[in-house]
Amino acid sequence: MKRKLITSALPYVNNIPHLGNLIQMLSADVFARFCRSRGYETMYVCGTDEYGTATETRAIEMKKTPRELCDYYYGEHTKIYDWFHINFDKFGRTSNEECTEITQMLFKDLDAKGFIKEHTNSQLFCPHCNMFLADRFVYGTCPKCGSTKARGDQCDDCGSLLDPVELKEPKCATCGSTPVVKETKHLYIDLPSISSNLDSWMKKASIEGRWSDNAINITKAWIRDGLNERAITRDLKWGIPVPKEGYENKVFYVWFNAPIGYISITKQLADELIQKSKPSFDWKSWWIPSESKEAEGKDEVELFQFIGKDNIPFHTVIFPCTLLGSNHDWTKLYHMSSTEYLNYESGKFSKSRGVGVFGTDAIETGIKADAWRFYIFYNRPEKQDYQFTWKDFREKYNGELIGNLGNLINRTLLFVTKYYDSKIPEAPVDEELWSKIREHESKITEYLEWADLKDAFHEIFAISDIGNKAFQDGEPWKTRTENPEAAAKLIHNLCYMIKDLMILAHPYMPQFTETILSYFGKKINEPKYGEASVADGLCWKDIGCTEGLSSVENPSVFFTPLDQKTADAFKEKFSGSQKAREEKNNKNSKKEKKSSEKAVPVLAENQADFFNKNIELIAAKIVKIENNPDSDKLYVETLDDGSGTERIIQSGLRPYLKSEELLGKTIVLAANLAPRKMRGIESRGMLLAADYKDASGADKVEPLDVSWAKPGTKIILAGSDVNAVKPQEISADDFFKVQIKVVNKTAEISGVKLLADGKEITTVHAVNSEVN
Ligand code: B3M
Ligand code: ZN
Repeated sequence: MKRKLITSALPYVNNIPHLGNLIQMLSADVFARFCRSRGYETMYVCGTDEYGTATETRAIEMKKTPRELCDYYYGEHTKIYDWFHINFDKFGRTSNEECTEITQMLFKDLDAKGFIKEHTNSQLFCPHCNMFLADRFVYGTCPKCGSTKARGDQCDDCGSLLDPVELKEPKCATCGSTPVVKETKHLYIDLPSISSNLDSWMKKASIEGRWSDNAINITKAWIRDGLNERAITRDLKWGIPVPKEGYENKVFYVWFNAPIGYISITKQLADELIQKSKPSFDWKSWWIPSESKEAEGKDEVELFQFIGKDNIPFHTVIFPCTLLGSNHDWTKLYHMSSTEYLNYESGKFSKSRGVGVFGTDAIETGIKADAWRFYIFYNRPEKQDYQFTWKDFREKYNGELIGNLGNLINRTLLFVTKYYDSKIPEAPVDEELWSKIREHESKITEYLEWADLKDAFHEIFAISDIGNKAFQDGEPWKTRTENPEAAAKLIHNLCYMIKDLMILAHPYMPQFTETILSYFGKKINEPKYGEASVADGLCWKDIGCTEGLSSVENPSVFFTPLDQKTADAFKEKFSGSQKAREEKNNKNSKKEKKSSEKAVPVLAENQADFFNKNIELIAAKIVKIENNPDSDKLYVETLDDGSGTERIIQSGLRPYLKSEELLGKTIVLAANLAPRKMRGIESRGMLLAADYKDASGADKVEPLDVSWAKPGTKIILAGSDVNAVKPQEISADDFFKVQIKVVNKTAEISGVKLLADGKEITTVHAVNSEVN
């Protein structure tokens, strides 16, 4: 059993990652989770890539030190990856002492072996700042087109690539002085001398490790075109010091130390564990096993790297050369998983222009993390670019995730609770069904061994498809009475199939699958490096097992469908650049402030704001009403909410109102409240009603009535936007943060009236009261 060392490209720290950036981290996460479940000794490291010009310029722009900027963004990145449930063994950073130590060590090795060259060239020097200016720290007039906004390395107006000394009237970007041309020295890595080793290593490694085609092609092209020496020093302050005389004012080029980050982050984890006096490990056992006692007798390490295609040469040429040129036997790339691009709607995701769905946006939608994970893996851009569109998102999410997998789970588990008293019926194994399932299951394992994530994922849905067909053809709703043995056999086997599906899909959708397994009273065992196993937890070896399940407790629906309107609204909301969006938001909130400042007290403003951002109220008509048989308070109401599909809610109104008093009424529904199980039945939302006391002092309840409004009509606060996009789902806690009241027989929030179709909502009995 080989040990698996897993990395995903280190994201630049000076911005928020978008879905395209997230693919690599998510991909490595799926692979790492699979490896842990399979029982391989696994180490998944990633972290922020913090040095370089971009960070330094961004920090100047934001009037922060680079350190402060990095600390801030490191926190933002961490929050996003936590939300997506990316289970790194360590998410570290490159701006720490471990990275400095190992980078300098590798540099000294290369230098000692004669692979570092020194060249003198002419460069711009700012006498005022007393430093040589890195390319991006100079601007001036473009010698080709005359634009006055050319940067040292490029003119954005005409697109020419420039050498800073060619600029006319150059200026120092920091202080505005005119720099002078001066000679300076830089260090170069001698790739041509190392490359004979590279060639033979690459030929073997790319075949044995089954690199992605794009990686093989790009690497071959680099080698074929002949390698050049590459500069590894820069004139910056924010970077790793170069341990060589005469280089006191220079640092290493960010791409020289970035891949070394993989190694140093492993060491960062090792150092932290020592400090916590937890069982620690020797980082060298992963990266230079031949020099580690701990690695004696252990299996070989296979390095799996997940990156985007634009980073290929750094991982297949330059970094391997750094390692090959040093005098240690480093663990080198085994399998390269380099994805193509994910594009957005009609264009490209763009960090610099801020176009697309960013990590923070994804969180804001209220769409669950596992729904995003589903979409990304279902469409992972492996062989060609893929285009994210909201239309496609909705189709795949509603159709495949909910319509296929979700449907199989719901109908089967509900059948068990409804007709078998929540006990999984005893029955023989259906060999015919299982031979089909096992065929797909072994394919999934084979695919995943090579990180073929998309193919493996599609096989999971193929199994679920088989399950749905079996349910359909088996007609258990009929056979339950006509041929109970057949019904029991079908349901029994489907339960075990679902258990398998949840183990198989767990690396992809960890929260969803854990939740479903919890209905069977089961957990997953997938411990991180050095952590204890989960007792009785399920893992890969439990796939195919047809024993050990007994009952199903309180199953409920995990993913709620995304409707067309909401998808359209998200498309609109996330169009344009992030900057433009920010400006739009600022404008809106300024407008709101102005109108509310006059009428409404301070706390009120927050409440109204919170309501506008979060809570979705709509008109809905009660078309059917029944008693919940397990309760003496609850009605089960079927609603027409305008969506075309019926919606079930429950409300505790039986002590107050007769069913005929409610039937046919159009009420106000809190529509995006998270579904909740009450006495065995799921309630998707809540109707709003005012409390009051009658003449005798008895407690009474009056539902808000909006008989004039068509089902689906949005109920909003006076003066706010009827098209505002709300999260798909909010918690009850969030819902109750806002106090809805009846004041003088009119419903309002903090002095602002609620309107349905422009009309105020008034009560007959309740005069001044709370609405719940
Ligand atoms: N930070 C580039 C990028 O985020 C770079 C990757 C480093 S991997 C060692 O696309
Ligand atoms: Zn200057």
